[in-house]
Amino acid sequence: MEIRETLREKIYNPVMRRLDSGFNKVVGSRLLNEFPLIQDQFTVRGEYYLAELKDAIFGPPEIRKQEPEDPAKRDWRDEIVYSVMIDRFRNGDPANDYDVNPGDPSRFHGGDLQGLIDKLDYIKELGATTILITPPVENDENGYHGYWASNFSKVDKHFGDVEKLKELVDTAHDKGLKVVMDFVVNHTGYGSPMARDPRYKDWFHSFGTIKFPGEWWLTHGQLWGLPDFAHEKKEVADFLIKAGKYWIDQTGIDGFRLDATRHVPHDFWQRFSKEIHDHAGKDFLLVGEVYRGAPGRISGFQKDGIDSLFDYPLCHMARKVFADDGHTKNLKFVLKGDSHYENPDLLLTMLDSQDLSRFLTEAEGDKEALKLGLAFLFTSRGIPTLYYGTEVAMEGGKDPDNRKDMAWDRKADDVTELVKRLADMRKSHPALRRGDQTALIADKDVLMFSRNYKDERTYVAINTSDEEREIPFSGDLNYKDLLTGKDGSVTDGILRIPGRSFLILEPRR
Ligand SMILES: [Ca+2]
Ligand SMILES: [Ca+2]
Repeated sequence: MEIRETLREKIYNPVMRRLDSGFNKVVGSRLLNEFPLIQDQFTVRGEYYLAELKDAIFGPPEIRKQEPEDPAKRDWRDEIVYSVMIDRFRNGDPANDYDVNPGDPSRFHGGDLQGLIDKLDYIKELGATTILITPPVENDENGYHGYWASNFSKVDKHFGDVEKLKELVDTAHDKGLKVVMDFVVNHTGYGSPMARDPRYKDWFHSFGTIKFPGEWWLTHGQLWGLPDFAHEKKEVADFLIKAGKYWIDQTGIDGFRLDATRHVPHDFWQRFSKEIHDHAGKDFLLVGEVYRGAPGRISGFQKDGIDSLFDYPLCHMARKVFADDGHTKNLKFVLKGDSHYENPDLLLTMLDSQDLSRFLTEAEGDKEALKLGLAFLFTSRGIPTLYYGTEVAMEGGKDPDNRKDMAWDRKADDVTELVKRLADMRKSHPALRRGDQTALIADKDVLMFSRNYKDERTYVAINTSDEEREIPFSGDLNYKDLLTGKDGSVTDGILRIPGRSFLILEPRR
C-alpha cells in the first residue's frame, strides 16, 4: 500500500496533472522516461503504459458486465456499418448540382441523398445493415464534407431537403437497414451567420485555436479555427439538443455519430445523451469520435452516456499490423484495454475512414494485406464499419485523396466477394457478433483467438508471415472451414495455416 501511495504521489499524479493542464507532450515524455517501466515516448503507446501504471496503482478497472440478452432481438452488436460521404458517393439528382466541380477535391462533386437511395440495394447486397452518413446539414460554401454547418435545421441544397432525408430513412428501413447521421455540435462553419451575428457573441468561445493538448484547451479552443460553441452556456446547450431532436423527429434516424467528441465538455455530453435517449429511446445509438487516445482515456465518454465510440486505438494498430509490420501481438496489447469500456462489443471498428488514408494505400496496394485486415475486422468484437469503396479496393492517401468519388466502375471481385462472405458468416454465427473474444496466440506473425457465445464457438487464425505456420492445438479437432465450407481436422495436435492467410473454423461435435 505504501509503495502504491508513493507511486501515485511521485509519478502518476504529477504526470496526469501536467498532461491535464496542457503540458507539452515532449516534457511529459521526459518525465515518463524517468520511470524505468515506461521507456517509450509519450505517444499512443505511452498512454497504454500510463493506463497500465494506473491499473497497478489503483487496481484494475471493474470487469465489464455481461448483459442479459434476447437472441431473437437484433441489437447494435449485430450490425455491419457502411460509411459514406454523401457528396462523394452517388449523384442521383443533377438538378441540385449547384456550382459543383468534380475535378476539384475541395468542392462539391454532386453526390446526394437521391444517389444514396438509388444505391441502398447495392449496400444491402454487400451485407451491410446500417449506413452511416456524413452531416447532411446546410454548410458553408465548399463544405462538401458537411463539417462546416451554417444552419442546424436545414439539409444542404446540394444533397436534397429534409423530405428527401426522410425518404432515405424510410426506404432504408423498408429494406431492413438502419441509418446513422453525423451530427456536429462542437462548432459551426467559418462563415456561419450565427457566428457572425453580434447577438450570439457569447455563444462562442473567444480563446483562439487550441494551443495545448489538455482538456480545457481541447474543449475551449477552436478546432482548425472553427467558431467553437460555449456549451457551458445553457442557451447553447438547449439549442444544440433541440436541433438533435429536430432531426430525430423529422427523419426517424437511428443514431448520431458525434463528431469531435473530445472537443465538447463531459457535462454537455451527459445532458445531451440523457435527453436524446429520453426522447428517442435507449436504442438510439450515439457514437463518439475520438481520433487519439488509449482505451483508458477515450472510454470516459461511454460513462457520459455515449453508447459507442469509434475504436481508433484498434484501428490504428490493425493498420500497422496488417498493412505494415505484421506483429500481431500488438493487437492483443490493444484489446487488453477492453476492460476500460462500458461495452466493447458496441465499439465501431474499422480499417479506414474519411480521416485516414485508405488502408490499401497504407499497404502499398497489397490486396492480400487488405484481405487479412478484413478477416480480422469481420471476426473481431465490435461493429465492423466499412468505408465506402474499400469493397472495391479503392486507394487514396491522406485527405482529400481518401475522399475521392466512389469508383463505380472499379472491379475487385475477390475483395468484394470476401466482404460479402465475411458479412454472411458474421450474420449466421452469433459468436462472431456477440461472443467473448479470447486471445489464444499473439506472437510476431500469428494471431489466433476464439469467440464464444452460449454453446457456440469459433476459432480465428491469421498468419501475416509468408511462411506456413504450425499451430499447436491441444487435442484432436474436426472442424468446418467457414470460408471454404470444407471440412478439416487437427491431427497430432497441429493446425497448419499457410503463409499470408486466415482460417475461420467451427468445431464439429
Ligand atoms: Ca446531385
Ligand atoms: Ca469545443
